[in-house]
Amino acid sequence: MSNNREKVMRPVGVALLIGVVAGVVGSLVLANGWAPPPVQAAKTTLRTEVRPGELDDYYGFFSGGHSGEVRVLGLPSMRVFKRIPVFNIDSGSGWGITNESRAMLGDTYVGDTHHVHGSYTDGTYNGKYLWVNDKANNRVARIRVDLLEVDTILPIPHTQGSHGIFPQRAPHTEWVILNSEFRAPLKNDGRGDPVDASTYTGVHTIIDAEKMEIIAQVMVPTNLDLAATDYSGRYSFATSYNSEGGATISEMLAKDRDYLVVFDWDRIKEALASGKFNVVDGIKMLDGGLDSGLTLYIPVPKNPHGVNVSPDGKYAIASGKVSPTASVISIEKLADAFDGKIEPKDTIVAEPEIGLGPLHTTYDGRGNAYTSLFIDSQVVKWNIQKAIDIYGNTKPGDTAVVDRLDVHYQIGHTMASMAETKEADGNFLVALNKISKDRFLNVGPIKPENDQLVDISNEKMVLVKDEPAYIEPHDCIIVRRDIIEPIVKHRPRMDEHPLAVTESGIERDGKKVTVRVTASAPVYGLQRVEVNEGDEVTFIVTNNDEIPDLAHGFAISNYNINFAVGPFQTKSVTFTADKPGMHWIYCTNFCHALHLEMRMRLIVKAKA
Ligand code: K7E
Ligand code: CUA
Ligand code: CA
Repeated sequence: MSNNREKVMRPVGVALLIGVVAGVVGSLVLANGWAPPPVQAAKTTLRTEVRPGELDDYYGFFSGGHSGEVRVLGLPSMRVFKRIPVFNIDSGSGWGITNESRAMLGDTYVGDTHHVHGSYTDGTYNGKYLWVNDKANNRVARIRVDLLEVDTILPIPHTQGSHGIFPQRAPHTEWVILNSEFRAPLKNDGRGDPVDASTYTGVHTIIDAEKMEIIAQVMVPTNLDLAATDYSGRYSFATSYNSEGGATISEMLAKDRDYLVVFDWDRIKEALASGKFNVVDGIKMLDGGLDSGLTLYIPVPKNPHGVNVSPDGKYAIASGKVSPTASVISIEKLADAFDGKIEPKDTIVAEPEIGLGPLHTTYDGRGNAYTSLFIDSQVVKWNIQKAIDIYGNTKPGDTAVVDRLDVHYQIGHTMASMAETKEADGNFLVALNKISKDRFLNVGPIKPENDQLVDISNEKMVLVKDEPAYIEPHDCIIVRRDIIEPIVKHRPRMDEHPLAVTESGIERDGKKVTVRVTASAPVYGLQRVEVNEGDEVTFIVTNNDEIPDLAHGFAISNYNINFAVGPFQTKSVTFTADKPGMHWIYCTNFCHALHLEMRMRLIVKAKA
């Protein structure tokens, strides 16, 4: 099996790297005539099947990549339960169509979600919020776990390529930090010399987790890719692959080493308290340069990618990407490095060789790290203490590597259950593979990714199942069901929405018409609404059905309006009645034996 794969994938990976170096991106050519390997017989001691009537053991929160959404899965079944629209328009729920969602989205309705992380208390999830980045349009969205819906979208000025995001882990989440992967002009107004990349800046944004406001931005000369926070509430980390400050791919690959940048929150708080900042566009901007004292620039091999902190809180591990290594940084040593007692590089306590194309690392809570290898298409399991023990004194045959698992193919992130908490349980791991080649029925040019479930509860990793994933999840977190399940409600309080409708009716104020409608199976609170062509019409719809799981829809024929309203929820929409005629408004969500009769007429009288 691995022989077969090696022939195909090794050369592809190496070709890709060479292609990248040569500036020929996208030379990912897969050989023809290749036969899929036999399915590995799963020998697993965990429950991996969820039969009808049974519930999953974990919630999985997956980013949706450039679909702009977030998905909720169950593990181990890997079933997708819900797609939470975030930065996209969603015809199913009406996200991007209703006034409530448009107040957050505006007219910007594409996004690129890479990383979902939850709110913490004392190093583990508290089930209150999730945050997700929008790399495309530089926003951060917060999702309420009790409804699993977005409640705030915050635009992040001064940044491009808003990428790595991570909440504070202890004592609880007050800050959320966000990295700008692309250096860009701070005042990006097209004035001055926007071509001169030496004027660009990288930004580490600090967000108030509750208020969803920007507390400050730390400016750095380099770019900032992935993000992590420590388990004490003192540090955040960012990998930087463009310490060169380059604007082209060859410039970004010029140096042999780049950085893991560490931000010292104690020093940042001090600088904020003592007024050591400039205010730009109303935002406190701190200097985080090499001599600022707020930051530490640890040299790590060329163009690193992920950074992940081990669940014991001891190590931040940067994955090498271009280098076949991972760099293990001792968090304990950081204070001395900040105080100048040791060199930044002396915080590195191991740099094991693990394979080609290391991207992201996850943990089992038993001292092992699992790193995704993009080029090798593998997950490699390695022992952190062993890597430290042999560092600088590696004898022939010494290796920290414990096991390797072939995955299908070109793995990006990998994440183990509860691995981003101090309660990492070492049960399951998900490999989020970019390419599903030959694992699923062919569906045309754009194929699903392949999210593979792996049992890591024993010494050897066991592949349990393949799950096709629609465009294009990057990352996920896997959270024990007992943390999330008690939080998620069947419905909000009805009065949570200030416009909740208790009595249906029509109100006119000049050309503005407000229509309040209740929805209760199988009737709307009104049967007919008459307006004049050119009126600005607002419909406010409240679902006042007491029954959990009974959503109603609200589609206005020919008006490009369609949304769903869950129990006790209220949604509204405003539009100009520019199409005269009779237009049926109907319920789109099958709610009752008389669902088809659940409709009302919108009469738009012609001007003349
Ligand atoms: Cu590696 Cu955006 Cu997390 Cu993609 S990033 S894989
Ligand atoms: Cu209400 Cu169908
Ligand atoms: Ca570089």
